[in-house]
Amino acid sequence: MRGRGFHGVFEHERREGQEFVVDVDLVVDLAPAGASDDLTDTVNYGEVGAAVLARIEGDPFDLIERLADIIASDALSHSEVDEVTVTVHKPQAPVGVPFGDVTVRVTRRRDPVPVVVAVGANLPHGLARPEDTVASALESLTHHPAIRVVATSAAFDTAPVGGPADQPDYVNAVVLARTTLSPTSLLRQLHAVEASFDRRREVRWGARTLDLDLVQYGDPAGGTDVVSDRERLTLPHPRAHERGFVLVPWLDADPGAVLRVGADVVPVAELLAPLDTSDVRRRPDAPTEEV
Ligand code: PH2
Ligand code: MG
Ligand code: MG
Repeated sequence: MRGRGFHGVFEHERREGQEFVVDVDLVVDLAPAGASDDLTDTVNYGEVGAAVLARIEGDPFDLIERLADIIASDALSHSEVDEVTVTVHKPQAPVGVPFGDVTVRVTRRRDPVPVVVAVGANLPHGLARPEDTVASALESLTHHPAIRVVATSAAFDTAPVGGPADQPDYVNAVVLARTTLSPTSLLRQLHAVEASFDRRREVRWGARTLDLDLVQYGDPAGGTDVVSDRERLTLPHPRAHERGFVLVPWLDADPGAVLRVGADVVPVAELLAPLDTSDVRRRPDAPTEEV
């Protein structure tokens, strides 16, 4: 992107302006848009371009370092972007000697973001019982290099909610983690873990070997949570606020938990108060099996 801006330390730069050229490299998983042919599954380059031009032409900064930094953080606000590299060129900079170009380049990933993941299972996977699968799924998340697990709830036995009436009880748990992944990439990683437990997507709300749901991305108390109503990525999870099998384990992992419900940020303890949670029962700590 190319535009006229007024950035610079010198008074004449602020007065006259000069040309700035900005390169933006985004790291984005293109597979979803490659499969769907849907613009909402990727980053619209027109939107990125307009935002960059607005920064070039907008409020002046002393330093191109600052311009590059702010363009990078704008880019990271797209939920698909995992990493961004911004190069700002200032080809008419007042260097005082003959030169070809002046540039700064910054690469940024997001700072680790708090996330809440709900885990559920109610079918055996090979010899693994649902409670084993839940434990192994927690373990796989722990081992992901871009995910740090901060807390895990106890496991709970819960009656199935919705879906076919004849399915077995679930084992549910909730994981609190921090991640540098974008919401889209985190979701993809969660689906990959489900797939590694042979999760099939057949009946809606039907029995499954493993379900990993992204409940919340970011911190609603600080207003930094991501809200999205896209079909592939609905945040916060649209039904979490009314589901005992999510809220009870979540409160167990984090007594101070809060969830965004529309415009409000509500303590999970408050959401739970009116719910009947008699069919959400904490599992006794796993006994070691006799050999
Ligand atoms: N998940 C569902 C539908 N119903 N019921 C319980 N008890 N636990 C679940 O994890 C669950 C459910 C859809 O994901
Ligand atoms: Mg679910
Ligand atoms: Mg799911």
